[in-house]
Amino acid sequence: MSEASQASPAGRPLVGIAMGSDSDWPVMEAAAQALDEFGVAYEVNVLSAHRMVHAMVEYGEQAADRGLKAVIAGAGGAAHLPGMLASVTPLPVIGVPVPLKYLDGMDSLLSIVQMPAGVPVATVSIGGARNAGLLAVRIVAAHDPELLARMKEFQASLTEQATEKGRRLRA
Ligand code: RP5
Repeated sequence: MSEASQASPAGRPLVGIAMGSDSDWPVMEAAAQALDEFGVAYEVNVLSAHRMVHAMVEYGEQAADRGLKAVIAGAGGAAHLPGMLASVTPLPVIGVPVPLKYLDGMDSLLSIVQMPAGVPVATVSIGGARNAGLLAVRIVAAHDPELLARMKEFQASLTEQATEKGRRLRA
């Protein structure tokens, strides 16, 4: 993955996936996979809150005008990217705490989840990029009945899978 923006084949990006470093991608690609499963177009950018501060602020300020509906931001350690983006965009920001070598991602989680009142970040679990992708799908689906129907089908499939596991256990 390069630092250049990569639009998905599905068309104009509706979701922005941002991360502090390309080293976050092995965790963050699960968000992209979830968006792919639902055919929601996205872009991917490396935007370090500390090393690329001006580019990061510019991205956040322009995100809504460029047609994005939600931003997924992942970072590890002193993970300021999701909160900084949330401070400059009116869009919903979903924060993904990326676990690094030390502290098991608790540092990332606390850096992202403890936002001051007025600057919300919807924080998923440590390494929970798939749920971040699914949450972004739900945000887009709120104004897209066809996508909402597909989310309902997906939820029904989860119910079916869980029920089947119970059946197998009792068999
Ligand atoms: C954070 O520092 C990034 O989000 C990444 O999780 C971590 C390490 O970055 P690199 O040193 O691998 O570029 O800002």
